[in-house]
Amino acid sequence: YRFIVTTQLADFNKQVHKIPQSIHDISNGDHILGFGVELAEHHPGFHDEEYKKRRSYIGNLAKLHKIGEPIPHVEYSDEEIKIWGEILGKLTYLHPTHACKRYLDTFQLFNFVPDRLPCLQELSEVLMMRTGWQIRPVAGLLHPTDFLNAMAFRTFHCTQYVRHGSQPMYTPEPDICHEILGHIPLLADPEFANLVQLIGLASLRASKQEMLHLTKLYWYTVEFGTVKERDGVKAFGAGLLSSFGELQHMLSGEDGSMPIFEDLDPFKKLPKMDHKCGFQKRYFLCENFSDVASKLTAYAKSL
Ligand code: TIH
Ligand code: FE2
Repeated sequence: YRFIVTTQLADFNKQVHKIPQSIHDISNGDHILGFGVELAEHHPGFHDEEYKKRRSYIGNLAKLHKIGEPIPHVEYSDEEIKIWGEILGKLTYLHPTHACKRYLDTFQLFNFVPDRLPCLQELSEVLMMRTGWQIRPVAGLLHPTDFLNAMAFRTFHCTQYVRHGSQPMYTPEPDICHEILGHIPLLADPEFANLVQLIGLASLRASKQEMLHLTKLYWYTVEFGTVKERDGVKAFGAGLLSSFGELQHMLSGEDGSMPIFEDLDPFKKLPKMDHKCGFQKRYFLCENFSDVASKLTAYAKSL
């Protein structure tokens, strides 16, 4: 898996990076990293041929999508809807004590129910009305340059396939449950939506090294950020909010390894990202969204 990602990155970096002028200059299908059709050995669907076929079918639909057209509709199976319902049920039990207030507020807007997996098109329309963001479907983990650049144009790439049913409480790659329950609610919050765009704007002209740093900043805020609230540490990162297992780990270290919390300083070297070894060992703790935004702005200005 490491080898595949490294060679794919090397190929991509050889090409001259042209600064995109609009979302039309960014491809959603040319640079998908890792977890290809064959998946990786530690992926829970690695031995499941049916699962891989289904995941590729849904991924290929995404590749056909053109900006401005409605997102292709996926008819989810009863089994996929059951996985969604189970995740939703478990998370709604944990969110009141583990999720930040702003997430709990925006979550209310969507009326998610266990027996219907929402379609990305209707969610994209809600975001467009609230904050001017749109969703674009994608076949898998997109190269960070394309992924971050698209955020400059208020576009969030979302996978459409459902995680493997054997491990619903944690998946090593994004899936539609992660996108919907992790990212979508907070993208309807104007202050948060602007903060995400900030990272995207900073990425447009970033050097290779700055791009890696911005990817880490994205990772430790939008994916795994935590915030201080009156009654303790709460999650705002989507990787936390969509994973029952990781949310529990964040507060109780129930798997036997208590995580570390650190203040976020965008000017300091950030730890390597780990897509592979399960839960994060370290989370960055922020005061509030405006604090994150001003820190990111200061860093972006220095580029
Ligand atoms: N681990 C998350 C989940 O189980 O929902 C998904 C991911 C977040 C970030 C990378 S993969
Ligand atoms: Fe994500």
